[in-house]
Amino acid sequence: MQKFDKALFKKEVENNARKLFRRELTELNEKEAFHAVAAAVQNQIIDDWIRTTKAAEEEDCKRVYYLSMEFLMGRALGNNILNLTSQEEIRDVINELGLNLSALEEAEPDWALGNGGLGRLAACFLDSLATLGYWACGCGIRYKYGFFKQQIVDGYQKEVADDWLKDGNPFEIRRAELAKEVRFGGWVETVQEEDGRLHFVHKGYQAVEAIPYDTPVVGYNNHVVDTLRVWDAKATDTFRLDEFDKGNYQKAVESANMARNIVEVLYPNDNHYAGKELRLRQQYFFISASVQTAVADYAKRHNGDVRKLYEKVAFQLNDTHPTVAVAELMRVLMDDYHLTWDESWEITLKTCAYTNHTIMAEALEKWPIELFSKLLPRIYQIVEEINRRFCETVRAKYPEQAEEKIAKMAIIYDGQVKMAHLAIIGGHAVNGVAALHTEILKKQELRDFYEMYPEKFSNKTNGITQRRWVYHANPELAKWITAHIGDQWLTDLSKLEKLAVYADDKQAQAEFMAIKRHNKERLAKYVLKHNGIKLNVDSIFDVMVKRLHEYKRQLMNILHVMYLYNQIKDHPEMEFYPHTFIFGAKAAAGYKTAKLTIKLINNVAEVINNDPTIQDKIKVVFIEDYKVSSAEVIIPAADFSEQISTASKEASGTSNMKLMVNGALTMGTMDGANVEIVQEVGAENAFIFGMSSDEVIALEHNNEYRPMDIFNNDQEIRRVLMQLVNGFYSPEDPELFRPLYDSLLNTNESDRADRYFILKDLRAYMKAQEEAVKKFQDEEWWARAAILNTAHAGKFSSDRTIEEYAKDIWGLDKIVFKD
Ligand code: KOT
Repeated sequence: MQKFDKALFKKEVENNARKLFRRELTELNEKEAFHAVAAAVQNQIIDDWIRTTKAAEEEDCKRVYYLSMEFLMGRALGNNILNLTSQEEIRDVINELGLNLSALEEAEPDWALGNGGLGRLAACFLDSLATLGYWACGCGIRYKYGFFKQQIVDGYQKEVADDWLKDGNPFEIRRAELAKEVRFGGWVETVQEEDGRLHFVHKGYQAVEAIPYDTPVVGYNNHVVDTLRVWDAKATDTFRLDEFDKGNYQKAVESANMARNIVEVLYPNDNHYAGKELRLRQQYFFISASVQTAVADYAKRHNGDVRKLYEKVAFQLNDTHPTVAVAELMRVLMDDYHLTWDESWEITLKTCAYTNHTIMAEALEKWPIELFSKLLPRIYQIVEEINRRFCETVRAKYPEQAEEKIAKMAIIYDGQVKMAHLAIIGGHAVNGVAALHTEILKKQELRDFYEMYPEKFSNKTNGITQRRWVYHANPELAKWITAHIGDQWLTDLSKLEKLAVYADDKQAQAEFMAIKRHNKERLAKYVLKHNGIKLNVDSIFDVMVKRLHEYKRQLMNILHVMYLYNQIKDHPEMEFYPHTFIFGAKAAAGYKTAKLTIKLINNVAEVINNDPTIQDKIKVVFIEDYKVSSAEVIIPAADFSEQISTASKEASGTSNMKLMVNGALTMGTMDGANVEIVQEVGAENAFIFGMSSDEVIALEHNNEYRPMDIFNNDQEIRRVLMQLVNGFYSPEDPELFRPLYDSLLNTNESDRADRYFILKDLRAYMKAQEEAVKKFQDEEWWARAAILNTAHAGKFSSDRTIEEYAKDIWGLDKIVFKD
C-alpha cells in the first residue's frame, strides 16, 4: 500500500494535461482541469482496486451482485477523494497548482443513471458495501442519456437530454475482453440427447454484444474498492459480417440500431411501470450479461463446478426490474452448465433475493405473454415451467381453495407474466424497505405469499450514507460533530447519539445554528444565481425535495402556501414569521397532473414573490433540475423537512433521513420510515399530522370519502380551491389549473376524487405547520430539537442497512488483506 505522494500526484496532474489536451495545465479550462485531476485520482484508486479483487479471489469471498436498473451516483470526484482520506493533501496540491477543488467538482456532470429514491439507495448501498469491506458488484446499464435535465420555461417543466458522457468519463474502464452475448427473439428447438435428456436450442435469435464498463466504488479509509459495472450494447461482429457477406446492408444496420437503442435512455418513470418492449429488452440485456458473468467467474474459481454457486454468489434484485435474473440463472445452469432442473432450482432459490420498494398499483410489472414470449422465448419457457410447478405445489398445499389461490398467486395468469410473483417464488428472501411498509406487504399486498412462505419475509429499513450526505454535503457540520464526539461516526453513525448531551448546551446550540445559517447562506447564493431570487436567511427554510408524484402531495404543500397568502392579504397587520418554501422535483415526462403541479408552484411563486405588500413574508422557490449535486446544497440548509405523503403510500422515503441527519425537523405523516424517525427522535421533536395508514386503507375500502363535503364546509379551503379555477394564479388562462381542481373534487371514470386524501389531511397539515412555525421562534427549543434530530439519526445509515442484508440475506464475509 503506497502512501500519498504529493509531488508525484502534482506531476501526474500536469502530465495528464499534456496527454489529454496537448496543453499545459495552466491553459486548461475548468472542465479540462477536472479531467486532468480526475485521471490522477483514478490512478490513486487503481492499485487498491486490483488488490481488492486479488484478496477477495484468494480468500474465495462471497460476492453480492446488486442488480439494478438504476444507480443514481451523483458526482464521483469529491466523494472519491474524501473516501481515499487524502482529501486535505489533494486539496493542497490542487491549490498549489492554482486550481480550486470545489470548482473542479462543479465541472463534473452528475451520473444520473436513476430516477430518485430507488436509484439513490443503490448508490448509497455501494458506498456502504465498500466501506464495510464486503465484496460487491453493482450491475446496471450504461445509459447513453441519463435522467433528463429539467428546465423551467415560463413555469413549465421542459425535458432536455442528459448527454452526460459527451466529454468522456475519467473513472470508467471499458472491459471489451469481458464482453458477453445476449440473445433476443427467435425460437426454441427441443433435441433429445443420447442419454435421453432433453436439450433446448435457441435458434433464429438476434444477438447483441454486451460490453462492460467498470467504475471504482471507493470504501472509506479501508483500501477496499468495489465495482460498479454498467453494460453498453453493440451489434455483434459475427452477425454484422454475416449480413455484409450476404450483402444485406439494411439488416445489418437495423441490428446495429437495435443494439444501440437498448442503452439509449433511462426510462424517467418513478413508481410507475412502462409496459414497453424496449424496457423488457433493457432488463434482459443487462441481466443476461451480468448473470452469465457471475456464473462464469465462479466457475473459473471452482473448476467449472457450479453446483455450490450460492455459497459464493448472491443476487439482490432491486425491485422487480431485474427479475428475469431468476429465469436467466436457471437457463445458464441448465443450458450452459448442463445441470438438471432440480439442481438448478435449488441454486437459483438460494442465490436470489428480492426487495420490494412500492405498493403503488401502477408500478407493478406485468408483461403480456405475447410480448414476453416473443422477445425471450427460452426464458418464457422456463418461466412457464416454474409456474407449472408452483401451481402444483399450491394445489397440494391448499386442495380446498386451489383455484382461488392460483388466481391470486400464479406467475402467469390472465395473459400476463407477473414479475413480483416470479421474484418471490424464485428467491429465498423478500424484504420491504421500512417497518410499516413490510407490515403492509405481509398483511395486505403479499398476504398469500407471506402465509405460504413466512420464513422468506423480513424488513430492511433503508438508510443513506453519511459520507456523502454529511461529510461531503455539510463539511462544517461534519467538522463540528468530529470536534464533539470524534470521527467514529463516519463509519458508525450510531455514535451520533453522543451528541444528545449537547442538546441543552447553549454554546453547542449557538454553534449548531450558526452552521445551519452558513448552509442557508450557501443555498441562498445558489438560488440567487439560479433563480434570481433573493432569500432571507432568517426566514424558515421549508424544504420539499423528491420526485413529483400525486401520492407525495406537493399539491397539499402549495395549497397551504396559497392559504397563508390569503391570510396575509386579509390581515396585513397580523404577525407573520418569514417563511421560504423550497421545492425541487422532476415529473415523469408523460405525467400531466404532476407537470401541472410544477406549473402551479411556479405561478404561485410568481404572484407571491412579486407582491410588494407581502414584504417578503413568504417566498416560494422552485429549484430547477433537482439532482444529487443540488441536493447536497439544499438539504444541509433545511429547517423543515416536508414528508407529507398519504400514509401507506411511501414505502420508506430517504430524503427524510438526509434532512434529519442534517438537523431539519420532520413535518410529516406516519408513513414509511417517518414512523421510525419519530420513534428515534421522539414525537415531541417532529410535527406529525394526518391520517394513519390504517385509516387511509379503511377509507379506501369503504368508499365513504366525500371531499366535496370539505369544500362545502370549510370556507378557507374552499377559497383556495376556487383560486385554482378563477384565474387568481393564471389570469391569462383561468381554466389552466382546472384539472388539479377536478382531481380533488370530481370523481371520473378512472379515479375517485382526491385519491390521495389531500383535502382530508389539509386542516391537520395547516395546524402542524402553525405549531412548527411557533416553535421555530423559540430559538432555544428549536436548536435543541435540531441537535436531537442529528443525534438520533444514527439508525438511518446505509451501513446499518447493509450489515442487516449481509447478515440475514447474503451471508457475506469481509475481505481481509493478507499483505
Ligand atoms: C418503481 C418503478 C420504476 C422506478 C422506480 C420505482 C420505485 C421507486 N419504487 N419505489 N421507489 C422508491 O424507492 C425508495 C427506496 O426504497 C423508497 O424510499 C421510496 O419510498 C420508493 O417510492
